[in-house]
Amino acid sequence: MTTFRSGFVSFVGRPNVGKSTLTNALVGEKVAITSAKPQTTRRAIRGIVNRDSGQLILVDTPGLHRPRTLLGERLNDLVDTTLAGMDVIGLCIPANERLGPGDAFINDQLSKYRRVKLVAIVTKSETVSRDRLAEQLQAVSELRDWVAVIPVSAVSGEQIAELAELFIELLPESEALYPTDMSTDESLEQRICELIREAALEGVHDELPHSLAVTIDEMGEREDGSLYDIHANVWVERDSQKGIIIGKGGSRLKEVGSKSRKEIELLLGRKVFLGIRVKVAQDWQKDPKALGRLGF
Ligand SMILES: Nc1nc2c(ncn2[C@@H]2O[C@H](COP(=O)(O)OP(=O)(O)OP(=O)(O)O)[C@@H](O)[C@H]2O)c(=O)[nH]1
Ligand SMILES: [Mg+2]
Repeated sequence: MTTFRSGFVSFVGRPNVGKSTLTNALVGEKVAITSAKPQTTRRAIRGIVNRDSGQLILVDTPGLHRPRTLLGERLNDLVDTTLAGMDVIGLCIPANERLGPGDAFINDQLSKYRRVKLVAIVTKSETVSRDRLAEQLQAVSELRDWVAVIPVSAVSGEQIAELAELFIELLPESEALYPTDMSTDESLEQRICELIREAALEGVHDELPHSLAVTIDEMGEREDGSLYDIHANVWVERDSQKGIIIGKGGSRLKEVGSKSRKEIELLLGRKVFLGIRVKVAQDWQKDPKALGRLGF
């Protein structure tokens, strides 16, 4: 009989290195939103990977960075509490950027988790030449004595299956910790909010990505059973940002609505009516009360 293993693996790294994209590639389903903007992920999102040999519970975390706001501080604290309970931590470092002080800082932090097995993952491997990849693997190997160093590409799928098997080998023998037909423990409401935030992130710049938050007032099946109704709010921090999100004659908001509605319909497997209102919560990233209301 083969042994079954189950446990927790967390991805850490600087913002934008591909942690959430890798989580989705391993799960085989979009459980975490991704974007080209740094600091897209704001919660520890659990994605569940089920294989014959075991069950991996992946904990995707917000990118680690020097906090500039109360939100930033809370995100770093959240990562810290998350990591202590892991079986394995995967430090993600992109193949296409030289190792920098940000990576070294996070690597140093990992030394305090003495019980946890540490793996280095070189992400976005398809973006560089073989030679450059070998150089990066060498540089990363020198950071510490890793259990393993592995290059992957979530975009081409290279080494994704191998990474899953590697993680499973590092887990304790255990029965599955979650039902084996589950792909995430995020609630439907959370996933819908995130899909709307992902659509809203596209095409906005500067500080606006960080100013966005999404909540839902009401959701449920319409009485005649024809549609699933969702009434959502997109929050910004200032009146001036409201105009940007809404766009000329409401054009941007319309795009955000139709793009996220398509994703939500895929998730729910049915037709959706999506109403979105844009509201201002003055400087919510710095306001403890507002952070609480927005779910942080
Ligand atoms: N070419 C390439 N791009 C990738 C790969 N993985 C992720 N990306 C891109 O990198 C960007 C960041 O990806 P995310 O998965 O959102 O990064 P993250 O580390 O979760 O970022 P935060 O949540 O902000 O910390 C997105 O534009 C992705 O499409 C990859 O394997 N190859
Ligand atoms: Mg992310």
